[in-house]
Amino acid sequence: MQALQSTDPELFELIRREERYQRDSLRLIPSENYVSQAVLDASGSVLQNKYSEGYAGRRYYEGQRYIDKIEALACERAKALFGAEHANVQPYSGSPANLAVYCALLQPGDAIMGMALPHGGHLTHGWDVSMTGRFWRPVRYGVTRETGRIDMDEVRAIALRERPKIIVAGATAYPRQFDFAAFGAIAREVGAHFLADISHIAGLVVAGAHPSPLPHAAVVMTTTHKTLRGPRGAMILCTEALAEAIDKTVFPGLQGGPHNQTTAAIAVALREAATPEFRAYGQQIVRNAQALAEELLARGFDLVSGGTDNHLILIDLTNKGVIGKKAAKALDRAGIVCNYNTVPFDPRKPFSPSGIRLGTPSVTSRGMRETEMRQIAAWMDAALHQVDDEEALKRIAGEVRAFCRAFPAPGLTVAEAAATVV
Ligand code: DSN
Repeated sequence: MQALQSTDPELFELIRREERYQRDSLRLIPSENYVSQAVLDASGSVLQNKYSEGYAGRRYYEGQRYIDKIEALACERAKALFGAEHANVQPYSGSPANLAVYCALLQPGDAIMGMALPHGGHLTHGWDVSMTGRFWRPVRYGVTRETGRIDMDEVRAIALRERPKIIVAGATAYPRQFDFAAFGAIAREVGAHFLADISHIAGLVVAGAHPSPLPHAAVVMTTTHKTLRGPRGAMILCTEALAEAIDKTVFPGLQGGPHNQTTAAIAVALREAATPEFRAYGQQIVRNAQALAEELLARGFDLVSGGTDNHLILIDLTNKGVIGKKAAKALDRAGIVCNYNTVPFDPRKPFSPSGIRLGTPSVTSRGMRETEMRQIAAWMDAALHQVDDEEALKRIAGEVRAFCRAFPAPGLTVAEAAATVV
């Protein structure tokens, strides 16, 4: 980044510090990852310079001879990888992609049935602070208090009563698998569209570590930067029957020109995801999450639903006597990055909830395995018993830093000699 260094040393230094921070900490936010250098190369390429409103072969701009090929490649790879009839890779991210699906398939005021945010759902699944909960009528399902899992009989009863026009299966904080076949059957029974939002688990689906929503869902949305390990973006996969409505809604309905550098980086990530190495990676993410969960359980942590089937763990810290926000901040000072999170039936407010959320995609990208997960649990346990002891947190951060050096992260180039932890 020599050009950046000479043009804008201040900004250069901030990026360098962020890079060192990503190198020297254990990143356990389940929606984050490390992309490959190849994905970074495509993201930072001259494709940034182009405007390309329209779709491959049908643009409103000349000069698209290479852009058309790049977008077609991304679409073909997406279709092949997920077994979809049609792919749109232009949505800027997950929230606009979900909005596009609703605008394409619903009328204003129709009902969207999604998982409640405090139970693990996403804002854009019809939560009331999101426009998706204002322009459409929200209908919610959640998990049961006893099991922390979705009860499909309850989902069916709600759907029969409320008659939603779309049912969304997907989450940001649900540690168990979705029964996509059952969601599909319920949607068919009540005459609703079925949208599977697999943003968190797309990489697991590709790796065969989570069942695929295809062919149960006519529309599948995923962001591309979580377990799929691509750039920040999104795509919508759907049947041929819905393709025209989806495409027209993304452009010109909601967006202008696609971000071609992101499209290219998505294509690269999809190529990487089609390899046996990625399959092994996806399987290891789940094994790592389960090893981390087992060790945390052994240390007396209360895990929502008692464990995990995927990449994610949700801890209710009530029995540890520390609130989620304080815990997440202390862990960050100890070199372990996670986020505070509501737990189902949380008596506390979302900005200071009872839990924290962890995930294993990033640490698995560094080559860490089950043994390392047990060590991470030990550091977490130690840090959470000493949230006010700055010396103890600093000591753990030093150990974490030394440990991380043995597991180089993809895409990070910062020189070892320049190591200064911030
Ligand atoms: N905010 C993302 C997450 O962290 O899960 C989902 O959009």
